[in-house]
Amino acid sequence: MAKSKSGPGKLAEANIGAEKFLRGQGGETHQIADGDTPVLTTAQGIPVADDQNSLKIGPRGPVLLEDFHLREKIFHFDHERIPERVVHARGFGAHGFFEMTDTTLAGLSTADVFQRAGEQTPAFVRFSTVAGNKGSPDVARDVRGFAVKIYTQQGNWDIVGNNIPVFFIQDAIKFPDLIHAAKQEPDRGFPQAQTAHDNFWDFISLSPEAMHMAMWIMSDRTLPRSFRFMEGFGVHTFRLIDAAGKTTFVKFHWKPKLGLQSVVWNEAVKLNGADPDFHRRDLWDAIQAGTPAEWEFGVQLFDEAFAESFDFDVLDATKFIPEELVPVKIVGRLVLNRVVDNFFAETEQVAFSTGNVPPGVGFTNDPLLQGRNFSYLDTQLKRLGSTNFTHLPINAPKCPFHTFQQDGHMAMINPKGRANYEPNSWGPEIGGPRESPTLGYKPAAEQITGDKLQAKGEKFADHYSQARQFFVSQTPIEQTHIKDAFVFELSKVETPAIRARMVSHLLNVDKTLAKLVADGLGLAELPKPATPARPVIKDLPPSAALSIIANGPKRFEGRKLGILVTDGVDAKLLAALQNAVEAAGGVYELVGPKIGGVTCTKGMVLPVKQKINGGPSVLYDAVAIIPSAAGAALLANEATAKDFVNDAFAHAKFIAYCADAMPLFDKANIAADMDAGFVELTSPADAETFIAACGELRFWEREAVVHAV
Ligand code: HDD
Repeated sequence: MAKSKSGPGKLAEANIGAEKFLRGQGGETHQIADGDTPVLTTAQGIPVADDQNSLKIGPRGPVLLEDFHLREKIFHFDHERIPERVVHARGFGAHGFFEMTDTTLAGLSTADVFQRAGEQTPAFVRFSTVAGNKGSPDVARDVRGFAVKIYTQQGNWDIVGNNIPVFFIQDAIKFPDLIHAAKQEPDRGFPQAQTAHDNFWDFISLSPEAMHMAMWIMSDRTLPRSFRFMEGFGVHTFRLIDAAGKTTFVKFHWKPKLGLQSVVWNEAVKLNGADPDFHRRDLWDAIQAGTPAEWEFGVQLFDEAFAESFDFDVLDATKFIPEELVPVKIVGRLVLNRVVDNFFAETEQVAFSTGNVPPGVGFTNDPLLQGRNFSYLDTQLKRLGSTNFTHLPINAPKCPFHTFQQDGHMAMINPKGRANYEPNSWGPEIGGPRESPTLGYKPAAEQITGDKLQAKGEKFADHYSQARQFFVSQTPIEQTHIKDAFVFELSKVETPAIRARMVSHLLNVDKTLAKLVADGLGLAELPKPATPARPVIKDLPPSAALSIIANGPKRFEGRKLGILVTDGVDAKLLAALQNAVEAAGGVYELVGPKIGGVTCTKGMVLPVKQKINGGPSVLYDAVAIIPSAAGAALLANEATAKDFVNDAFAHAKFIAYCADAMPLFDKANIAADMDAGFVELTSPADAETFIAACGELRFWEREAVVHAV
């Protein structure tokens, strides 16, 4: 029996290291080994002789209660689940670091993390959908959570944001109603992970403050291609606080290095069937392949004078500040380069709170933010079961910390010595920590007087102006997607009055949009516009930063090519495609008739990643279809191969093909010379031309051809 010791004081990391299977009392780790193989034990450390059979009287006799291993094993299994998050239940996390690339913020905030450029501070990010339950698909139409925990030297700083800079509601008191309405309806328990149902649109149509967010959620922002291709926002206005106590207002931004990208709706619907884990797999694969995901960290900084002059209230989370008005200054970066060791320990148990801010960062009186600061701590107790959830390694600060908190369920960090209160007179050695007026957290000083009442700031009442500004900032393709999304969602609403009520709001946003949605719904007559509480500002200038398509990265980096191959595939052509996609920073997967692989013209067997019925074209950003003539004849009779071509076409993807692919195209009813989104590979040299074209990501002109209603 081998025994190893990690020594005392290592308890905090004891349950994250996969190689440390057992923990003994006092923080020691023991490994009982039979040769090189560790011996299975109970949680009490008793070695197990038989893990296949419970203890019985005779081989066919009754099971004995005496079997402590059986009892403990089933007991533990029965309690494996903890309550899932009420919102943002489905999530995926990764580790990395946060780094300032610039010291602009050093003069504006005392936060230690802002003081030095080039220093890496550990970070953990959890992405999520909002409405879906834990087992729901990744590519649901939904807002994405973008929660960042930065383990600074002054404690944990959580920026608990979304991939959309505005929110549905203005006051936290409405949050339970919003979420109840969005999630499955209480009587039937469905639909899950979708807002296309009566309760949701009933609530939204009765909440004009949600109109701006309604435009964002019906846009492609809620169908991100992956976490790596979406922005993140702190949403609220926060404060930076300098050494003299002076504050600067700030909005936090994350901008993806690989640019923004979304999928189209029909693709999302099919993706959720083909790979319900599409987003998490993408991030996992990218990090495991050694290509970290990266975002720029940007800030919009402004003062009281700007806040006063702005058309909207900076305390209203349903409004954003256009980048054209207050530019986003890039001051840092966030890199995710390490997957979790254990999903439950890290991604499931990570606990964020807007209330976690280091000295130098402060709150504003945004009523949504104030309510959030209360809600998160409360939620952690419910989910993690103990006030000691900060003892879990994923939640524990990585800087020294000293509190007089003690006891409670599962207390793992237990102070030694006599002093568990202060002030005390035990002296510095055993008296424990002391408050520090110089180093400690100080909120921004703010004088507040007023009547006690339930009300909102006057400018909160403008509900349509920025909704309109968002819409007019979109390209025509994106405007059509918004229209189509409204028509789709409201067509799932069974109550005609709710559909009409939504159109009455859209009339205040954009008349053409409202009319097109009404037409798409087959509304017999246009309703009267809803009465706005404040006049709609119709001439807010379009903001170029709001369009995904207009800000495309124009490169294929980080994207994936699906290559459909068969026996007899041209080895040179395939190699040229592989080289071109890799040179562009992309990746590829081979899709073929059998998982065992295909034999190429050089006689080698090439493994394929997907069998054709498990590798539909929705999994890829672009496709190349290069079967041999015999292979194409075979695929022409395979429905999933025809779908591969048809879907790539319908989803406006760039399609490369060789002449031998024609029988498959013919059977799929696709003419390869239909538009400039097709690239024929007549020789290996054409591969580069094709991958260069793929930099546009989609051949959007085709959309008008594939949608008649
Ligand atoms: Fe929230 C989770 C983001 C409003 C109450 N929220 C949660 C998560 C994100 C957000 C990203 C998941 C964190 C994780 O990955 O563990 N929430 C937002 C944003 C909001 C917002 C951007 C508006 C600007 N949230 C909001 C309000 C309340 C909550 C107004 C309640 C008053 N949110 C919660 C929660 C959750 C949560 C119930 C569920 C699980 C958790 O906190 O840890 O407390």
